[in-house]
Amino acid sequence: MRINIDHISAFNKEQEDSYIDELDLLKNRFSKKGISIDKIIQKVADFQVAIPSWALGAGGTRFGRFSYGGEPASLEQKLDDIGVLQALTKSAGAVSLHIPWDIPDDVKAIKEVAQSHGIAFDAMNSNTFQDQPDAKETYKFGSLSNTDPAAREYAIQHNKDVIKIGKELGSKSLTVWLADGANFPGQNNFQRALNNTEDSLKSIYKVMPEDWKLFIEYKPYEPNFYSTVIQDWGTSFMLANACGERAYTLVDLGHHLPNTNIEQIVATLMLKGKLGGFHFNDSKYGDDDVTVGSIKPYALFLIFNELVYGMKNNPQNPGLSWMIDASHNTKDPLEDLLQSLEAILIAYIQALLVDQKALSIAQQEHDVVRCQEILQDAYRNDVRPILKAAREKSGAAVNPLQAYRELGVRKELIKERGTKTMATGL
Ligand code: AOS
Ligand code: ZN
Ligand code: ZN
Repeated sequence: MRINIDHISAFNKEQEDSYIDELDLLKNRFSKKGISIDKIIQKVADFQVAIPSWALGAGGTRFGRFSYGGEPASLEQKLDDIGVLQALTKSAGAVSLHIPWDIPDDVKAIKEVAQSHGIAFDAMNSNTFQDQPDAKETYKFGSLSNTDPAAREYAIQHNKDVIKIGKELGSKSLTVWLADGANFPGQNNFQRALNNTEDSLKSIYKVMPEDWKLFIEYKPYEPNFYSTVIQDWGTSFMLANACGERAYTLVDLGHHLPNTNIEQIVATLMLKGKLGGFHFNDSKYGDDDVTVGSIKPYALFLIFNELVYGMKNNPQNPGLSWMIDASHNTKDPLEDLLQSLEAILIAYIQALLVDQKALSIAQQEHDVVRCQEILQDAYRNDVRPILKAAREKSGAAVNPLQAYRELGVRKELIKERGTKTMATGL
């Protein structure tokens, strides 16, 4: 299933959408504050979010997995699915691969498929949380932190292999997420585990090409329930500093204990030039990986507010690697990813609408009420007309989800690939 520009323009033409009138209202209202909606439209049109290869099939839970039908069975098909998202939104122009789930048989052919869809290779993800069938060492008691040097070496070598594959594909970064930790008190010597992890990360960092970045992801719990070696941003930040300049912290929204002030973490990391990557999702309880913005949209806006501030004021922080880290059990994964992209861009636009000048003055004057009003004045807008304008500008469908349904994409995929399908990976 390939969506081309004719599909999109035919769809857009049929849309008797009155968004232009609504857009004009927003333009008028915000020009009075010196905020240019046209500039925002351009920023939104440029914003690209990577899609992880493992989010394209039904992920399920340990209690079951329900196929969607038409799921991708190969890396090529995964790229085709992202191609659909990219054609519909023009904001999903990258893929984040996972090794060993996505080892390409033919690098050249895979690069061609990606290129034909306008998809770049974002961060590579290593996997030291599952033992592979032919594994010589086990990760049962840790990978980069393991007390057994052979297991550590095995995990380090895996990361080096991932870098090698990524280099061939044209990726420029490696994301390390470790499941390492302990299920019971006393199981691990915390200091030894942290030291081993630092040493292992340094050996990986050392072989990384000069133009690559290392992203270190943190997570408080799961799969281990008592302790996790890289449990929080502080630990990740410390490890990134120990590795060197091109090592950064990666924030996954689901990897925080309830009510953590994630926007403050974002601000701190950007001030220190150490925020490298971002995994979007939403959650109610833990690492639920549900649709972005479906549970705490205001928190997402506040996070974006810090991201926007950081992108403007922190030249010490590099451009970020954005990714959606979601999993799907009951929805069509592609529809959910479209909803997530929508939520990300909406929060981004709302944050771009914050009157930063007025906010700074109100902060200086300790006018607490006004500070809050300024944020809410940006948040409490229906910004979808701006998003639609950005989409029209970049050649995307003004309403991607509706276009997806009207074009019968899932039906077509089921026809091509069958009903009883299982995507490789998580
Ligand atoms: C795990 O909880 C993390 O969110 C990882 O970023 C990711 O989901 C995993 O590496 C997938 O392979
Ligand atoms: Zn993640
Ligand atoms: Zn996660």
